[in-house]
Amino acid sequence: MDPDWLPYHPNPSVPTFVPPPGAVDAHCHVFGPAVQFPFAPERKYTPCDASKDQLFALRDFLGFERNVIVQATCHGKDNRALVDALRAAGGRARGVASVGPDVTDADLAEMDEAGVRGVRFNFVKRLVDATPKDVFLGIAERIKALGWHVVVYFEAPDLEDLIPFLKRIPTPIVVDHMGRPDVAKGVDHPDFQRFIGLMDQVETVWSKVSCPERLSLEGPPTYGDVAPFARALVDRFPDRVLWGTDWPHPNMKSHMPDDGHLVDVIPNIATDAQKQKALLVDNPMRLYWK
Ligand code: 0GY
Repeated sequence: MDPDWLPYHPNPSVPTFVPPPGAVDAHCHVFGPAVQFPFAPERKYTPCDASKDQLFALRDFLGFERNVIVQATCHGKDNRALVDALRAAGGRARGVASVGPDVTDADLAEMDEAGVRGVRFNFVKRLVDATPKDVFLGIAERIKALGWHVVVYFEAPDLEDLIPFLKRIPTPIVVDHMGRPDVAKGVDHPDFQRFIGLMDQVETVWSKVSCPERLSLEGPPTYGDVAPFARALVDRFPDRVLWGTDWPHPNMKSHMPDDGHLVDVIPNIATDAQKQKALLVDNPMRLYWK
């Protein structure tokens, strides 16, 4: 692994918040193990191993029932570790893959059978080399036929340029980590209001209200400066929000979050039982287990 790599928390605390029955961790990854599933040559980072068994143990420990596993960029477009984890999960995991234009219909059908329900388009420059938008749109047309959707990862300053492209995507769109707002600027800043405006305008756009640990300036354990952003989305779009741990937290440099603390953020962003059930159960089930 990279010399400055921070491995995931070895013994997270038991969360105080008890997730409702059937809760879904809708954003997490598996890394390797590299001896079985080597990392991609074009990767921008080399992580520690973080296996499906460790992920499933964390799921149980935190009181969750299901996972949505998102292909991490360190595995490029080689989705074997993801598919292996989905097959081992006994129906309790769904996946989001990364594919190129050369993916075959047979590949897509195999991934669909294993539990993949979406593809991720990544615009974060430190993670991937750029892909032409027409290539992404071609992929989106193909996966639409399978009933899949598109997950997009970008940073707030890039949203304005991306909006025309996003409006051409013919499937539901899930935005990672609230479009990565700069929390120092506040909820009312035009960058975050632009994201809210997009969700207002385009009713097929969803948001993960995840990753306070990446966005926070205040830091653990409560990540209180991120909560107003997540709460704003949960309150306005209760049926189009998802939550995830982001375990094993790739590329964290400031600190490694305690996953129990991340779960304890939930009641501060979804402030009653109805919103918590929508966020953790009903919404992810509608999108991934329909
Ligand atoms: C995340 C965030 C990051 C990494 C990846 O696929 C990835 O490598 O998504 C990041 O470095 O911000 O959502 O896991």
